Amino acid sequence: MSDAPARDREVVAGAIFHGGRLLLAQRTRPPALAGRWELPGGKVEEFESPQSALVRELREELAVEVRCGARIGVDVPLSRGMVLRAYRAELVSGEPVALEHSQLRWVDAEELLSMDLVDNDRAWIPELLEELSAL
Ligand code: 523
Repeated sequence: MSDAPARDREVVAGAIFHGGRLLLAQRTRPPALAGRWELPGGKVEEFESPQSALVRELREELAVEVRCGARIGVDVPLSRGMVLRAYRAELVSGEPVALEHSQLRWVDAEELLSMDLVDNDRAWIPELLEELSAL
C-alpha cells in the first residue's frame, strides 16, 4: 500500500432521528475507539459523493436504506487532511441492526449526554441536542 496522503478525503456520519431519539452505534475497532459510541458512517470512496457514501455505509453497517439529508454540525478535522462531516439521514426502509458495531442504542437528549461518545463526535452535541429537544 502506498502512503500517499489522503488529502481532502471525507468521512461521513449519519444522524438518524426517529421517534424523538437519535441512533448511536458502539465501535468495535480500532482498540482505542472500541466500546465508544458514534454516529455510524465511514470513508467516502474515490469518485463517490458524500451522500452516496452515507447511503452505502449505513446499508453495509445497519442494513437500512436511508435518504441523505442536510449537513449537521461543524467539520471535524481528522489526521492526514481528512475531514469528518455529519449529515441527517432519514430512514426509508428497514430496522437498524448492528452488522459492524457491537450494539446500537436509540438515545434521548439526556442519554446522549451520558454516553461515552468518540471525541470527534462530541463536536456535534449542541446541534444533536437541539434537534432532540425540538422533537
Ligand atoms: N470516525 C469518527 N466518528 C464517526 C465516524 C463514522 C468515523 O471519529 N462517527 C473516524 C474514525 C476513523 C475514521 O473516522 O478514524 C474512519 O472511520 P471508519 O473507520 O468508521 O471508516 P471506514 O470503516 O470506512 O474505514 P476502513 O477502516 O478504512 O474501512
